[in-house]
Amino acid sequence: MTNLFATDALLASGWAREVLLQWDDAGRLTAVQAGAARPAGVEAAAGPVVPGTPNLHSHAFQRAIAGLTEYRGAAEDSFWSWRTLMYRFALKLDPAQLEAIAFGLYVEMLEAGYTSVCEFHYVHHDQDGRPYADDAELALALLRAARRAGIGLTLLPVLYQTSGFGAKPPGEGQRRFVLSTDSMLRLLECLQPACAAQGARLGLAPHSLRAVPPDALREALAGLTALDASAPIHIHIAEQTQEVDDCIAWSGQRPVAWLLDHTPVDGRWCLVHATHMEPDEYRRAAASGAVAGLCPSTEANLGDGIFDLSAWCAGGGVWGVGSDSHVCVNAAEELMLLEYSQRLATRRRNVAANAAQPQVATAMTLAAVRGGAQAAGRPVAGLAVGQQADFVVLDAAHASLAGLEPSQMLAGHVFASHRTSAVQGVYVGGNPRVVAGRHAEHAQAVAGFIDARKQLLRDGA
Ligand code: NGQ
Ligand code: ZN
Repeated sequence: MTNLFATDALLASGWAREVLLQWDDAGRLTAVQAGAARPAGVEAAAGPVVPGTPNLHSHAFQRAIAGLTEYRGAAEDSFWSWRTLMYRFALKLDPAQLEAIAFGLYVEMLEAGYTSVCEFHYVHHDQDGRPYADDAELALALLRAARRAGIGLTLLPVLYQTSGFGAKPPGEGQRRFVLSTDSMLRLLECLQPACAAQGARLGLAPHSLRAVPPDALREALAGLTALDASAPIHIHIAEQTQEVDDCIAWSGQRPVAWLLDHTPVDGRWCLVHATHMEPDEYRRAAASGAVAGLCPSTEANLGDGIFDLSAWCAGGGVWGVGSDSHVCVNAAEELMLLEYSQRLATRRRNVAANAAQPQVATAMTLAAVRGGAQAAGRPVAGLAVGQQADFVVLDAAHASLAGLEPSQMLAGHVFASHRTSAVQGVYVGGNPRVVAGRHAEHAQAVAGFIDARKQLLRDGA
């Protein structure tokens, strides 16, 4: 199939009627024609067609501990006590388990309306912290998982060198993550052809200012730019107040301010979380063109704090969403949680709507697709000629959607489908990956995931 007719479709300009979508063999849209007649033989979508959401932040392996850290361990559980448990688990993982977990996860993502994923990949070495015979062993497992699931991929190998500001040596629990800057640049060179072969984009993720000293950051960015001047760069930043305090103690500056003053931050960058910023940091970071990588369900789960979406958008900031630790794998639910965090903090409603788009679910979907595509560094910015044919057909028969206007259907999907899925079909590069709500390999993917988790738990994780 190389075309589809949508009675209603969400284009960058808003909802359109009678839209004929056509794409080429490479899966790129060649025509997006509103007000078209349906040509004979062209299939009609069973519900409104919306662009697929890029998932801009994922640590695939963490899917296997989602739900397993929800008990009180210390008197004061925190992000940091969660991290200790997560590290314990990360130390057990083998390549086959990582591939099975990632494959299961990517199938779940597709079924939940994500059509591509940015994988922030930092477990590089074996359980003892020794490099695998092939440095790319675990990265290649992720590439295979994405290819088998049929999800678009941006692979972001992570640079991780220190356990805290001021070049604190890495801890034992971080032994699988640590790479020298030279090893990282070699890894990128060796991954580039493998990524290109499956249409994946390769970028780089300095883990955080805590984990990468200034010299290494500078050298790694120079090396990446020499390899690919427009490659995406993602960094965790200002997620926890402890990190902000430590950064001030080290440099006299808050993390986002430090980054903006010491690094040429631009549209290649995705600032993951960026939860704790002062008004001036909101203004400057938004103006830099960087994407704010918001992960509402994980940020809530880990007790990070609340991003100020209004301040970001007032400065013209671009944003997208990620499922990060995968306590929630559902593009619509991330948007709902983001909007609800704003409502709770400001005691207002429809915070993410704007003058051009008063329908909040529509406005948020368009924003997350645009920002997600920018962060992914791939042509996945929605239903427009030249972009990939990555889209979702909503289930017009779902109880929350049936009989409504298309913008109301999307609102029903985002705010009122209460954890039942209103995703009917999902196309990636024009290929139907999800049909009638199911991926063709759903059963194998789930079974493989459960088996890998069972093995890991048996090993005492
Ligand atoms: C990560 N996750 O790299 O998986 C981090 C925790 C850290 C989130 N920040 C580790 N959500 O930040 O040191
Ligand atoms: Zn993360």
